[in-house]
Formats: sequence, C-alpha cells, structure tokens
Amino acid sequence: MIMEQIQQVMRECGQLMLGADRSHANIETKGTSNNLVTKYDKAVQEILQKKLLEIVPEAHFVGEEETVHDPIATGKAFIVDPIDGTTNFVKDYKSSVISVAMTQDGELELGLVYHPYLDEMFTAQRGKGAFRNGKPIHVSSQPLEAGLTLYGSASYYPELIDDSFRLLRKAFDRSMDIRRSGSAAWDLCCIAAGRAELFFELRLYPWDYAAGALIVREAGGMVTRVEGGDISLSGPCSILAVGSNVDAGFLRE
Ligand code: 2AM
Ligand code: CA
Repeated sequence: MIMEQIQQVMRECGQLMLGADRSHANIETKGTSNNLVTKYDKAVQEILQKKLLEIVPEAHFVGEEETVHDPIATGKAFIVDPIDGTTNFVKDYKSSVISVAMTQDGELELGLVYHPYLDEMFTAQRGKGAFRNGKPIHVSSQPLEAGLTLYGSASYYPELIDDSFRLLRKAFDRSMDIRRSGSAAWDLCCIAAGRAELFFELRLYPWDYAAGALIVREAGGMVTRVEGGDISLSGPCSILAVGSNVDAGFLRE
C-alpha cells in the first residue's frame, strides 16, 4: 500500500519534470560551477517532502536540496533525490530520475527510482525482490568480458578525476565497452535490470544511491564501496555495484 502511494507521488513529480519550461528553470550553481540546481529540483523536493510525510508522518527526511538532513539512525527516514541527473535535466538530455529510499533504524527498507522519460518505475522492498514496472528483475549473470561498465566521473571533485579515469581504463580493458548516463541512481537500476554488469563512482551522496543500492541487492547484485566494505547511508562514499558473475577485485589492484 505504502509502495503504491509513494509511486503515485513520484509519477506526479515526473509529470512536473516532463512539462518543465527549461528556459525559466532558474539555474544556479552550488559550490562549484558544474554543480547545478534548478527551481524544479527544489519544487520536486518540496512535493516529495510534503506528500511522503503525509504517507508516513513519523518519518525523518533527508533531501539533496535545501539541506534538509534529519538523522536516520532510529525510526523511519526518507532519503530523497528529487532529480538525480540535474545536469542532464538542464541540457534536456532526458536521463534524469527521481529517487526515494526509506530506512528503518538506519537499514534500507524501501527503494524506488522513477525515470519519467522512459516511464520506468524500479521498486524494491527488503527481502521481497526487485521489480521494473511491477515485473521481477534480476542482475546479469554474464562475466565482465561480455558486459558493459557504467561509471560516474566524480566531476565535482578535481582530486578524484585522475583516479576515476585510471579505474575506468582498467574496467574498459576488461569489458565490452563503457557507458555514462550522468545519473548514479539510474546506473544502479541498469545494473539491477541486467542491462550492464559493473558500475562505479568514487564519491556520491546517500540520496544518489540509497534507493538504487537496495534495488540492486534485491535483484541479486552486490553493492559495496569501491575499496571494499559496506556503503554509508549517513554521509558520502564511493560506490561499486556488480552483477552476479563479476569479480571487481581488479579495481583494487
Ligand atoms: P545529481 O544529478 O543529483 O546532482 C553523476 O556523476 C552523479 O553525481 C549524479 O548522480 C549526480 O547527482 C551526482 N552528484 C551531483 N553533485 C554531486 C556532488 N556534489 N557530490 C557527489 N555527487 C554528486
Ligand atoms: Ca539531485
């Protein structure tokens, strides 16, 4: 029931994105010149915050915009990215998603990612599997040699760029080819759906990957930090996601 209600809210936000007037999007920068935010990021987060808290009134709320960052360690908490892939949104590249996770006592409980341009809704509940538009999905069982590598360039962090491309070259040499969507949440859905075999990015925030991480795990894949170890839901970390037949140990050599 909660899942259906959340999906309804996300679809409504998707309509707002599809109907956006990009010539009046009030594009601003945050911190660095390539880190963008628009009035639509803020508007979608406002809708999510209002309506998700109507569905689960006791929940805490963490959203990328406007520094709404409640603690998540106890009780229920939403972790939300109103538009993951903001640069794509500004460019009309049509590769942006809405990402909503819910935790219980700091553990991922629900994950939903909606791609309004493709009308694809990815959902997962802990222990209950992962779904695309209501149909079960599973990660790829192909080896990387027959697979695709997805990556994020960590373009906001100059100190990570050389390392990112060094790892990318290693993964490129071992896979059929590489792809870059510009949305980490979407990349994780592509791993979950078996459309690609490996994804990595050296620094992301929980709202970028919380929902997608649960979706990948429930689809049978593995999500860790690039350097190994469990991911963080309380602060940024690196992210590595793989299908069921990929050993990403080579990235650490
Ligand atoms: P965004 O579009 O919501 O900003 C692309 O490499 C990925 O990095 C996207 O998922 C993007 O999310 C995310 N990203 C954007 N700004 C970031 C920042 N300051 N730090 C870390 N990741 C960021
Ligand atoms: Ca965002």
